[in-house]
Amino acid sequence: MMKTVQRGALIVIEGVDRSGKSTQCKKLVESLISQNIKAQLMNFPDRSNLTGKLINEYLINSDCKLNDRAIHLLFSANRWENVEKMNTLLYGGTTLVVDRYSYSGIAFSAAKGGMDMNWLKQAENGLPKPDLVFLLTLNHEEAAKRVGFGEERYENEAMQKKVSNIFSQLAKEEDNWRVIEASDSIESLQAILLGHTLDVIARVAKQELKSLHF
Ligand code: NYM
Ligand code: MG
Repeated sequence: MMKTVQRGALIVIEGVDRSGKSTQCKKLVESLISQNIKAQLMNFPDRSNLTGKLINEYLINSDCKLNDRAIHLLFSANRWENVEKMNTLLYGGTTLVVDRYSYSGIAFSAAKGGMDMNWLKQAENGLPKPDLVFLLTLNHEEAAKRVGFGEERYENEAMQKKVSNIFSQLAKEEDNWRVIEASDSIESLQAILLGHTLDVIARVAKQELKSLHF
């Protein structure tokens, strides 16, 4: 009998800046690999490709002027640039742990105001749909104390509080989100994330990957 390759899971971690996403993503990939599960880290924005270089300039240089809709579409394009790579890895059996995704795109642009929510979501439709989204929640006072906060555009109290509210709203719109309070220790958070992730990897292995459809 022919053995079919089981697909990997698409796992996304979202949250405000300095909520511990990057640390948890890295550890999650390490934990999976140590259990002989193929896993790879991805992060958005992917600052290594062409759109990523523009996005990086916009984030680090406060003098960089770019229309709000234009930068929104660039963040989205930055994900579209990676679709083939994502599909190849997922269908090759690798689980992807993704540090920010479409929901960051929607939440940060929505927090700026002046753009219709449906318009913001439209650019994301058709991208691979995450099997599981973790939302790490952390109050602003805690996040602002962490190293490096405030260095980039958007890293200010007003923006972060709005973004946090929009994430909570998005989390209620679908049933594949797990909201996790992120002030606990790195290890206890990791145990929770790993548990949910292993369940999802087993559950979706034989299911087709869905597409985002807001
Ligand atoms: N960001 C990130 C967006 O505004 N739109 C997006 O689509 C994504 C993926 O970029 N403050 C914002 C959120 C962050 C900033 O991301 C840089 P990171 O993960 O802090 O490098
Ligand atoms: Mg950041």
